[in-house]
Amino acid sequence: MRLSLKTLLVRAKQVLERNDMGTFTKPAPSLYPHQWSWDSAFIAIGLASYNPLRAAKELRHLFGAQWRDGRVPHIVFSPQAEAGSYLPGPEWWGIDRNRSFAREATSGICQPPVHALAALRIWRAAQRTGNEAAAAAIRILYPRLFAWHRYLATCRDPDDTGLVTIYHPWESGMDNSPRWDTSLASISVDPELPHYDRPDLRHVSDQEERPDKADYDRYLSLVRSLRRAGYDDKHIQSQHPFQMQDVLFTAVTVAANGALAELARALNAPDEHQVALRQWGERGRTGLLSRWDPQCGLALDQDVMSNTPISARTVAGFAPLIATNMPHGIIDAQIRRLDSDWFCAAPDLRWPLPPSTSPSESTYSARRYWRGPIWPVANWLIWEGLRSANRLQRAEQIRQHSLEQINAGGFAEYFEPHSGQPLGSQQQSWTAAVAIDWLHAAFPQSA
Ligand code: 2M8
Repeated sequence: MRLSLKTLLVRAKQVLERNDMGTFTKPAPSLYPHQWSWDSAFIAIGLASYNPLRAAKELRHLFGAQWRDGRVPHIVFSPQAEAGSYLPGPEWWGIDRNRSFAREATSGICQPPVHALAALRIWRAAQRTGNEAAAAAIRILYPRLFAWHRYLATCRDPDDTGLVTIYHPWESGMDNSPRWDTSLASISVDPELPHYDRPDLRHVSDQEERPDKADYDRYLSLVRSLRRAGYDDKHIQSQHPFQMQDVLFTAVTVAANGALAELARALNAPDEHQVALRQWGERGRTGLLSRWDPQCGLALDQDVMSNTPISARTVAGFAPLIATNMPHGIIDAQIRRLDSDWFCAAPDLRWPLPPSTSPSESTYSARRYWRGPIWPVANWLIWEGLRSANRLQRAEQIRQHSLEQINAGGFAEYFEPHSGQPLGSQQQSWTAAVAIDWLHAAFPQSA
């Protein structure tokens, strides 16, 4: 039975409440028991519309674990989580606590910087409602956000290409995407990799929904390589086997630089901050243009190790649309590609929404994680891109179809594109959060 949109909104908020750990929100009840970086940013976007102070608290906890060099770790481990409930735990990362401001242990890699988009929404909500405490929290957070963006613009782009280099598929957020297949295949498994058990496989109904063992052997080997390099960017860049210029990470960074520049203006931040944020944004756009493939109508990642482009057709290819302020011709070409039979018009889709990997790819797998299923957060990024390019009608279709999918299948982590079956973890926080943001437009006054 379909819920009314008002009831769906109430249910979405209940998911966030259920996963609320007080100072942060778990991405899901059991599969992900700690704080994840970009999940928390999406969660804060959802919370901003009805509880900006709690939204600010979500970011405050994450940035409380920021490293001294500015990087924001992709996981802040929760002491409340059951030991061994997530792999790899802190013992795999072995981070020296002096590197970060955190009391908790952290991982040593990052995720796309959605945070400034969330901070700007919280700020606006605080201004609208006269919420002084939330506004003050954003004022305190701002220097941390700036340091995070500076880290990405410098340490992760040593040659000033405008593209962010990632060191692990987990940094992309699209862990087992076919984008990484060629590079991962060339990586040898660490011969000293200890035996490990996969708690994630206990939390999904079917192992086919998660990455396979060959992927995990390599993910963990890469963690050991980063640890050996002491998480030092220069050292990593001189010898670590996985280095990718990631177009989606770059696009989020460009959009986030724009949001942070707006926040910097509102907060009267130093002029040089505003200049730097604008420059980083422009450089990012130039970087994305250099990765534009007009034949495909998509932007392609670049493998730094082999100096070759990655041709896999995935939602990450919509990076120019997500980045904001790109040339009209490119936006038009992206929308044509979005609506082609590679994505939204692929045969037999339950809803015309973009599968994470194009069904026309030989690597497409309708049920496996980032290799085919539809992810509401990816739709949200595309929706935001369409809105900022003033393609409001197309944006509205994405919003409505995404809400129909969630209404039929619940707040799942991802969905099978043809049947609409909910997959992965159920009660996934970021799915609820983007649904709240989408629904809030219809019921702005509901608290
Ligand atoms: C997934 O990634 C984690 C590793 O970071 C995992 O599979 O264990 C990805 O979907 C990632 O994008 C997301 O942030 C995380 C938590 O939802 O889960």
